[in-house]
Amino acid sequence: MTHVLLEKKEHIAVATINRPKALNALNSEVLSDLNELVDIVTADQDIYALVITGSGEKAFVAGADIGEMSTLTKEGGEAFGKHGNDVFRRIETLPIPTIAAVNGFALGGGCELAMACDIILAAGPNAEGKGGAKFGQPEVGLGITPGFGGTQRLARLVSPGMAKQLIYTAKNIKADEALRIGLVNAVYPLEELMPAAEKLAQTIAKNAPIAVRACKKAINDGLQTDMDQAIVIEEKLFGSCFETADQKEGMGAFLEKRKHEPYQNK
Ligand code: DAK
Repeated sequence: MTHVLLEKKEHIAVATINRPKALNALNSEVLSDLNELVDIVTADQDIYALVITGSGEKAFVAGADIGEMSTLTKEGGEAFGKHGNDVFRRIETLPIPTIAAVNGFALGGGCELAMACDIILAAGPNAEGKGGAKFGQPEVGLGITPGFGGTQRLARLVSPGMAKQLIYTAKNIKADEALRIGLVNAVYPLEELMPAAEKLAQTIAKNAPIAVRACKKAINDGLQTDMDQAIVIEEKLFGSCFETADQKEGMGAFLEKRKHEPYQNK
């Protein structure tokens, strides 16, 4: 991968989008790297949670690459949109939990990438009120629609009215406003953002990995259907946990009044 750095720490992985000269903007190469990241993380059974962030202090991802998009034809635009959408959908449906640690601008495709993750943590401005995460879908100001799922995921994450306001106005919001509308889970000073994201990932990674993955699948799949079917999805995933060694150890440890052994992902 040329533009994505990957670091493994115990059972978590930290991926850093690293194209700082263009504020980590998503060109075709970065999208291909993200696709490769999904392949690597999916193949490595030892990774229980993934954190995605941007390099530098200024940007998480400042959007899809405007230079690359500027000359696209209708067909080229559809192909570029499909490339991004396919990658983001693969990130969204990664079996393991994902955390976006948004360190700066998350505009357009950057906001969409963060929303493809399960949890978004954001950096607040510094003591002078500068920097920090900024979220927005500026596309209509460029003559296009959001193209990597923004119209769909934002409307599901915050209220449809708030999503429409953000998308129609193309205005950015800061971390505190993103927190208020429920787009992000928590806000930290920039220097505390990555430690907090990694701590959260490690906390998740200490729980039974198969059960955590089943929870993610139950929530994601259940949200796409009605409650009667959603409950059946939960029942099946709940049942599947009873075939795991980690369930035996977790419940056995409770009944024997001892701390469970580290979970084995089995
Ligand atoms: N693409 C390419 N380069 C970018 C970029 C971007 N999105 N954002 C920043 N850069 C580059 C700048 O061109 C500049 O490069 P040099 O001039 O130094 O070579 C460098 O990064 C530093 O940027 P600035 O000099 O502009 O830095 P400032 O601090 O002054 O401003 C900024 C920071 C984030 C406010 C500003 O860079 C900015 O407004 N950037 C553009 C943000 C934006 O509009 N992003 C949304 C892109 S649209 C679709 C598929 C996909 C999409 C839509 C449809 N379909 C197929 C339907 C997705 C759309 C988007 O994401």
